[in-house]
Amino acid sequence: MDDVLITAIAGGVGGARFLRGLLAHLAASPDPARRNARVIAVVNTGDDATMHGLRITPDLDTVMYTLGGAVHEEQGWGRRNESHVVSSELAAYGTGPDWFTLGDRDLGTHVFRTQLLGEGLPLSRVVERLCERWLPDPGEGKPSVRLLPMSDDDVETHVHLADGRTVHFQEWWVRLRASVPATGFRQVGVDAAKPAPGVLEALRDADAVLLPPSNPVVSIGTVLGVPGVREALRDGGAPVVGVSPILGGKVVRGMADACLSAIGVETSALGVAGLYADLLDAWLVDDDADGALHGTSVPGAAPGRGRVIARPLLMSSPQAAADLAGAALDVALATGRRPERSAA
Ligand code: FO1
Repeated sequence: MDDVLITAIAGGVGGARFLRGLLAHLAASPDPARRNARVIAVVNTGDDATMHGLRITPDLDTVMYTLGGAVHEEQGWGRRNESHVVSSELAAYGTGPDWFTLGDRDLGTHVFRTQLLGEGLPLSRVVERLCERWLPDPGEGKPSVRLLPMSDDDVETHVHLADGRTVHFQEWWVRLRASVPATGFRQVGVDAAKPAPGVLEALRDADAVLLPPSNPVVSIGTVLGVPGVREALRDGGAPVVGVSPILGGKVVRGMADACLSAIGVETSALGVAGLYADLLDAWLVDDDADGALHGTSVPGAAPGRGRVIARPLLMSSPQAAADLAGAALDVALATGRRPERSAA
């Protein structure tokens, strides 16, 4: 078999840990086609924000730091061994926001990113430049990974709140900790956004497209909202396998439940699967918490597609994450590519 191309759509922490597991699985595989695999992660940029004049891309950075071995492991985002001299100086000047922690090492990334954007580089080129440090080409016989922002165009998720306000996603997520119920989300700029160079090809040409257990509304949902992305998955030839972020009706991490209630979707493995019903060849649910669903189909999926498969989903250790990613990949590769639907 030729070397495998795997494309994943990722948000922040859940996507990053799944991808780290995927790379560990591939690196340890006895199959040379997997050991030489190319992984492309198409990453959500709807969480991006400008603070202190700096452009900040939390999900891209979370994935980059996690795969580069630099992430603050307990926190899940930001750098380990971090210090906060600059933010305390900013606080002394009374300039905010004081609810969003920016460490000194992390600020270095934001300064360099903002500099390159100011020089006119599109975000995708900037990400490539940043990743030269964290994700260098591993060479023959090892899996490689490339990060692509979903778009070079700015997209920002805004949250409509039950009290009538509309705030940036980070303000709702970090400052308010989703304590004020949301009534809806608006991805400002998404309708006019173009997929970044390479995104549609990565989705169409993949041997496997994986949807990690990222937030289905504000992470994967935002990427799918970029014009052309959903269509590339629905009509292209790549098998699509998703992993439920909900186990036994509960979120494992983050506040996806608050996002799901805002859009009127039940917090359950099948509730989330319904958001991808037109795309999924298979949907992994937790064998312990949702094992009874094994062998059923995702409601709304086309006949013969959307098979529900139970596997251990908890990424409680790096090995568990590698096993989960390997299981999702096994299902996708066993499904194989399907005939592409020609554009009407
Ligand atoms: N998350 C927090 O809960 N508190 C923070 O102060 C915070 C700062 C931060 C800085 C840089 C960065 O890349 C991420 C940061 N995050 C923080 C995480 C992040 O904002 C969210 O978890 C994601 O946007 C949701 O995927």
